[in-house]
Amino acid sequence: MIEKILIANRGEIALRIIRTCKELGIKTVAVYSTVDKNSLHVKFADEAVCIGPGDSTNSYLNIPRIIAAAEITNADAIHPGYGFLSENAEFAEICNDSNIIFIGPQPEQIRQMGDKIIARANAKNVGVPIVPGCEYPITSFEEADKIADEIGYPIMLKAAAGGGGKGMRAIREKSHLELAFQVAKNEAMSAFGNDDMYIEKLIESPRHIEIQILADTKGNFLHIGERDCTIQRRHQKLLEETPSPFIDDATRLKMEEASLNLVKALNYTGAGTIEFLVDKDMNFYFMEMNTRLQVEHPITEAVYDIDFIKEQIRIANGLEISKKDFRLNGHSIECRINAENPDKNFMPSPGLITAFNSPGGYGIRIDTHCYTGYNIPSNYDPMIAKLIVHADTREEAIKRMLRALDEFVIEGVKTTIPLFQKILTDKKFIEHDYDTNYMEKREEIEV
Ligand code: MV4
Repeated sequence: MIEKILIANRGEIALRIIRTCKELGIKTVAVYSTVDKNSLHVKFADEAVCIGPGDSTNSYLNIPRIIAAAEITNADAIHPGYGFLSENAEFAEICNDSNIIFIGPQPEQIRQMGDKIIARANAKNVGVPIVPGCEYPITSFEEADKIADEIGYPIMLKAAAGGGGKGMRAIREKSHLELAFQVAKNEAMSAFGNDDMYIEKLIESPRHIEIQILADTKGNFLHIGERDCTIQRRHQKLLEETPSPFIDDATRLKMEEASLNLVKALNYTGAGTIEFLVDKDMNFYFMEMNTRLQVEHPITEAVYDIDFIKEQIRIANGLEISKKDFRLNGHSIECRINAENPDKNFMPSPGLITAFNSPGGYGIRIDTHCYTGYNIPSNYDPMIAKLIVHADTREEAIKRMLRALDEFVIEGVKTTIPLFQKILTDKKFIEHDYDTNYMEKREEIEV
């Protein structure tokens, strides 16, 4: 059984993992960069190893240093969290080769789903609806031109190694394709070292709705609800909620069944999320599969009463998922609070937090690594806290979130708290009359 886990991450997710490990009696090893030496995950872990300077390439993304930290502390397993190396198949392989349990799926499953063309083929093979498009890499503009004509404009040009919006372009006119194809191909090569491109029919005004999956090594495959992540800005999720206020039960069942079929065909193990595009007529299309725990997992934990870190450790220990049926109870919303200035085009606002007072009370959860006196470094992503509320209904959850945001005191840096107070009182949000262009449309109004 796993007795000591190294957390190959930082910030709130490192703290999140340490908390569950403590409750399970599992020792923890934190790794940290020099700029994170005063971070809470370092203070709360049983052991801590400095693995390098602030820049991630020489710390949180540095595989040899992380493996070395695991070896000198005799960690049995590594939890990658999300981001960083969490979907790096090579890292998972090196962990296995080093006789260190990687808490996540098998390397091959990470690799398969990391290539968006292979992921689409896997989805299509088991009958999961995919966006009409090509199912192999496009090698030349001439080929792209022919395929785009067959699919019909508007189209979406995507990088096979992309994801999360990177390496993607919407093209509405044939005359724009040649330049866009070359530029996107070059961007993909420099960003991912892989310039395989593919084309899909553009889905207008989609919603982003994802299905949570949990599978163990004993043949149990569960779907555990959906999350509506449609409120995003430049492909960064801002606010997530469950259940989705948009899809009906019939669509929900079909999305859950499609997701289970896919993970069963892959013989997937661990936590995973299948992301779908959903159009205004509630047609859903496979978009991507994430082979890791998501940032927004706490809203699912709230309504299904589940601890995903505990389940992931059970699965890594070769045990069954703790329950066979998790039942939905209520509604949950998460706001990702960033140290950014919404009045200055979301410019990052790192620096010293001079006052930090979290909201509390029934149905409130705060996942944060920040505290009064903490200095937010400029090296990493600006998320400083996740505020999660749980209530019986969506209306009550919105009220509770507004009350919590009102209580939340963070001084010394600018935050996106005011943005959420505007969104949660916006008629369009309350009536769930929005799509992934919601923030773009808001910013047009606010100019
Ligand atoms: C699309 C799309 C429309 N049509 N694919 C964005 C990131 C990546 N997950 C895929 N994304 C999209 N793919 C087709 N064929 C629109 C988006 C998209 C989007 C999707 C989900 C959430 C936010 C988004 C913001 C812009 C574009």
